[in-house]
Amino acid sequence: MSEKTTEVRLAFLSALEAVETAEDLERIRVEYIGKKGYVTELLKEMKSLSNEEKKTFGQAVNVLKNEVNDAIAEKREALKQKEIELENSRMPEFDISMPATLSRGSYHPITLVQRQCEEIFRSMGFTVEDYSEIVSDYECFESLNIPKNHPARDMQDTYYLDNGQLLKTQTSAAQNTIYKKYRDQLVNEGKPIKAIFPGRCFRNEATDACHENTFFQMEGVMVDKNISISNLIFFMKTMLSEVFQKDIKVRLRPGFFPFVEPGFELDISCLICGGEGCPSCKHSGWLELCPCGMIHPEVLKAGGIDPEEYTGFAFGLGLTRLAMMKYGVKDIRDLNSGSLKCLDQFTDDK
Ligand code: FA5
Repeated sequence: MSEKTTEVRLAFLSALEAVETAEDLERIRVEYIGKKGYVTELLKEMKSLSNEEKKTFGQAVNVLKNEVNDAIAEKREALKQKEIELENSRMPEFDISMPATLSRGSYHPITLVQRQCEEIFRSMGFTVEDYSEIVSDYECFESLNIPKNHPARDMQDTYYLDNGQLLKTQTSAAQNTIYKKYRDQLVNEGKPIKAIFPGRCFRNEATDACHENTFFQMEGVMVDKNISISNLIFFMKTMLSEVFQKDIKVRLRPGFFPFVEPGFELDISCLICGGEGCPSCKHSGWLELCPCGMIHPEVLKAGGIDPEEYTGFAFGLGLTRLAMMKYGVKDIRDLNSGSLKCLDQFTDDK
């Protein structure tokens, strides 16, 4: 019987030597140690042997089976290695010291206009604050004098998380935290609160040429003794003339926001159509850019500030719309499109 195992072993070794591919190897594996393979068949012959012969023959077949298994595993590894080498030899050689031919990219137009605004306000003594995109109902609405069921909430539907938090609809959501952060300095050291907080906002609403469901705003607040509407107008005018570096036609009209009293809408004459009317300005010739107003006493109170002693203004600049006007982007959706062809033309800083 030992001749039989030797015969199968020799046949296997020569078949293995001829193997060139993983498919060949699999075929040989099935042929020898598969259910009906040569090695498996040898075991079936044990029936006709004496007990003594069964023992030695069984051991010899098991040794052969292990040998076949190991040889197949080794061959599989060798084939894999060969494939990797072949793949590497096909790769074009490259020189890592060569300069990159791709462009280095560019800043997004909203980033550019945001940085410009930050610089302008910093130079006028404002701090620049960072704030979360996920906020509580209190931050986004209640602390801003918009209790539950207030109709003003209808204007700002948003995306809610299972835990009751929400994606902020307006940068005003940071106001309460900012007042609490700086009120001690205001009261004890007489330092006015002057802060801006740019950020991404979200609204569950249909998009068009001047509305996106994800857009940027930049909030600004100033609180001190004797702050009046003229302070507000001064800062708005300075910001716009610095951003556009030319005279821009603006109009101020009454606007309602529960967190300011009085409240205003600050519109600019559409720079896409020169005020003629186009889809970017909903054919009105004007673009709502920066609502603002005097901070409502209830909002100051919620921030721990005595409205009898202090007054302040707040504004909510539409940064995405500002970028549209500054760079002549006709459709706001282009700014979120991710299209480099569209976006990388606004900066020289590549
Ligand atoms: C507000 O969000 C108020 N929080 C602004 C404010 C702050 C008023 C402080 C008073 C005091 P409004 O919903 O109008 O207001 O949005 C402000 C600006 O954000 C708009 O003028 C516009 O420029 C921009 N904006 C609003 N919704 C969108 C939108 N869907 N897509 C692009 N820009 C938008």
